[in-house]
Amino acid sequence: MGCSSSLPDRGSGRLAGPNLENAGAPDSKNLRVKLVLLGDSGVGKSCIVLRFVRGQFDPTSKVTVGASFLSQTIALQDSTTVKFEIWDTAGQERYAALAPLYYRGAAVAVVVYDITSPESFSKAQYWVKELQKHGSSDIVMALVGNKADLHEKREVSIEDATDYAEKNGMFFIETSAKTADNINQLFEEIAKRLPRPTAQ
Ligand SMILES: Nc1nc2c(ncn2[C@@H]2O[C@H](COP(=O)(O)OP(=O)(O)O)[C@@H](O)[C@H]2O)c(=O)[nH]1
Ligand SMILES: [Mg+2]
Repeated sequence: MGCSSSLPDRGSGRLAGPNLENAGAPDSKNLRVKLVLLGDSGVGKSCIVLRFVRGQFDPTSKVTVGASFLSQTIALQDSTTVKFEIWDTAGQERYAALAPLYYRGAAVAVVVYDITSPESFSKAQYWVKELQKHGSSDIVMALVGNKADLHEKREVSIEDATDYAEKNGMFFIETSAKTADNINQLFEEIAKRLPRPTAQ
């Protein structure tokens, strides 16, 4: 069961919102970045993508095959636009050997765990180490504690996650794909942290 972001118009970026499809060719004001999501199966990676790109939360299960690709553009206050090319796996996260193919060339890695699952927090730490060893040297990494709406069942504290993120130079945020809490903020904070190409 879970969200599927493998939908027919994937990658088209022609979804609601005033800031889409105005990015044009990438330059210092219009960035285009590859973003990958990593983390245990079931932590809500696909739901986060679906919530961000479509504003939906669809808990009904859909069988997906292969990685799906969606894009979404956001505008920052300084009039920069960032087009995220978002790669979501369809369960390949179970096969660690395939991961390098998936995160190769990624400018951003969003490492997700479920705040009710300490195992998923351990797995997130595994992915962070993997990215530190094999990812791009200037990759922007975010640590995301998802399912924040299930705070009554919380088993990973904000303190532990904040500590870990600080030690590893990551940005940390808790989200809920279900309620939409902090989903847009997650991507805005990532956008602000991207290295900017120097203007010509
Ligand atoms: N309560 C709650 N459930 C969520 C949230 N995000 C995802 N889920 C549920 O978690 C399950 C797995 O989600 P999915 O996005 O498929 O996880 P993935 O395997 O990491 O892509 C689904 O049953 C979702 O409905 C959330 O923020 N809150
Ligand atoms: Mg998924």
